[in-house]
Amino acid sequence: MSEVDFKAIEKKWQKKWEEEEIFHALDFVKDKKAPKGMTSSRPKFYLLEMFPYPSGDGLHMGHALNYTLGDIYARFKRMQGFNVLYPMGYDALGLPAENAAIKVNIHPENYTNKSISNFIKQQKLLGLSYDWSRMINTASPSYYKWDQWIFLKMLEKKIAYRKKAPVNWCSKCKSVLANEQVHDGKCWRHEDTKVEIKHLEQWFFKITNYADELLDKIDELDWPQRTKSMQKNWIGKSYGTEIIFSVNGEKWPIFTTRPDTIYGVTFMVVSAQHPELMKLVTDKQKQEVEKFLKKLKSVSEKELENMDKEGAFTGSYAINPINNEKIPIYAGNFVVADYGSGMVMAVPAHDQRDFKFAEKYGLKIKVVIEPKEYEIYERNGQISEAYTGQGNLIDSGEFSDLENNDAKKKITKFLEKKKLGREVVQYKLKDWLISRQRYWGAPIPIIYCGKCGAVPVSEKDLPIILPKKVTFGEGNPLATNEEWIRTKCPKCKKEARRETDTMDTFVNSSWYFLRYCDPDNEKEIFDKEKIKYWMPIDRYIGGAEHACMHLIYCRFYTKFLRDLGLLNFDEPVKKLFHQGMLHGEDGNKMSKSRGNVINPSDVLAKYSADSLRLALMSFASPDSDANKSN
Ligand code: ANZ
Ligand code: ZN
Ligand code: ZN
Repeated sequence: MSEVDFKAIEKKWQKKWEEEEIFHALDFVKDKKAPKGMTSSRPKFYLLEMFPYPSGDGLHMGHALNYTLGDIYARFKRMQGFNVLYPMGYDALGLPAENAAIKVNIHPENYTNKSISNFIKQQKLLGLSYDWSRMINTASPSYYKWDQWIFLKMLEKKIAYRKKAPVNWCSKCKSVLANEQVHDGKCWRHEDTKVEIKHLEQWFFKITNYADELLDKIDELDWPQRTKSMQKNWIGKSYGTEIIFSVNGEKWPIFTTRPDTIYGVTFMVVSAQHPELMKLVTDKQKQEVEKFLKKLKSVSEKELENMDKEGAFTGSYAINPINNEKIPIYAGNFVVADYGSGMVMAVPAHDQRDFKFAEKYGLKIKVVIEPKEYEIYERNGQISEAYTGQGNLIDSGEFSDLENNDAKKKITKFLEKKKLGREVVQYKLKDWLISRQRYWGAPIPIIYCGKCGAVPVSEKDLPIILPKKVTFGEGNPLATNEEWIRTKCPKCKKEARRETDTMDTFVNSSWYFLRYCDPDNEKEIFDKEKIKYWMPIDRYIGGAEHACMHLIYCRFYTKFLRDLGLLNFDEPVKKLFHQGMLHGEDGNKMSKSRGNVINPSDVLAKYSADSLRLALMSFASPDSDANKSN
């Protein structure tokens, strides 16, 4: 029996596909090449994979799995008679290319271009049936021009705005650090340098304007349940009461979901990062508070949950508006500065965080809700943990004996009448900070003029192109090119300076799926008619790690562009699919650091594309994690 030369067969057909452009997607009536009657009668199907960040390492096995899944589905849909749009592109801007550039001394543009051509080569070897004529590279000015255009539109609609915000600052790098670059409170590159918090003017997108719609529409999405609930938590809508405590004659509103526990407040906790904390600290307590603040590390919100609850007495007191009790105020590490008002009324008997804190500092614990079915949680007159369930109020003045949910309403009403409280809705979702003091991103199209302030660049002057000549490693690279920075004010024509911050790389991926529908349009962001035909995405395939940021941001962009009148739908992705994670021979997740990686190009070279694809598809079902040795 003669051996079959798989590689020769693959090569022959891959070449033929390319020559005959059989995977080119035809834009219904607008496409002159469309065979008569064909495109209009075939229903469209938009199949998309999350586009990759083109790293220098090339394709990894997770990519190969993702794309093989997509490709099989694309071919299946074509055979079913659909007019399929199946494109590919590169999320090319961002920190990794810049870091690689600093490390190995290649310009990010060269690094990125090399990586992209390497990716394309490998993807073609895999035999993926993309419409390559629609390829997108977010680092090309013809793409990020439209990032800048959207920014200007957001500015016009007051969705983009500027305010002071805290950033991580390394005094040795003389630069802002991303959260991921802060390791254990120190700079990733300077282990001996503590990261400081600086307050700088930053650009934000007001995604919170869309909080309710982003939340309400989740239930209608045909998405994995887990991803939907992660988005709900990320948006985090809470119904509660704002209660005004008075501190040194000033009003301090606090947010609580448990106004029914107000008689159980035995101390207050203000966030250690609260901008006005020092106002509350008395001379006598200054040393102690400063000692506590010195020990603080910057941590993520997740770590915050599990951390030891620590703090220090500020020396100040708050007055509880319900009974005029004098309540000591502590600074604490478990209160978030930018949620609610950054101060909480602590009820240790009914909140476990407060309970831990009270235990540690010997603070009073006062039970005000009695469990309906009496549980033994009291020992020697002391409780061993917070009771967070339902029950009737005790020791709560005129509200005693009320059922606690009823008491929530009545206490809120009572405070409302006295103008000491009101019902409020709080979101965990924050406005999106998009300023990066980094080079490899789309420049923010703003010019600062001594007379006119922050002036938007005129649309006709877009794109603002990244200058190639900058110096890396000394703070913000764009700030090192004086020639580029100097410009004229669009309003008064006097000498002015360009914004040197660039946009978060997530802006690029927030709308790229729209650009695939009309990738070469130079006159406008896209042709509305083409979008109307192709969108929304019928099937989106990508990793579950994007459940929040990317998959929320692209929903936000869609709603914003809809409100501009450019889109006629509310949601970009009809159906979402997360592929499973690949594990190495050792059973661990495949990763370079574990040394258990199998490289797709090695398998391709040794066995052929079909062998690799077949192997990938036979490990396990596509959406469950799979072990390579199964
Ligand atoms: C008193 C109280 C008593 C509370 C009780 C809970 C239980 P969610 O659901 O997350 O909105 N809180 C308010 N602002 C905070 C901040 N900036 N950082 C950390 N915690 C904060 O939770 C709202 C509850 O979280 C609020 O209700 C407040 O504690 C706390 F038995 O107030 B509660
Ligand atoms: Zn540093
Ligand atoms: Zn001016």
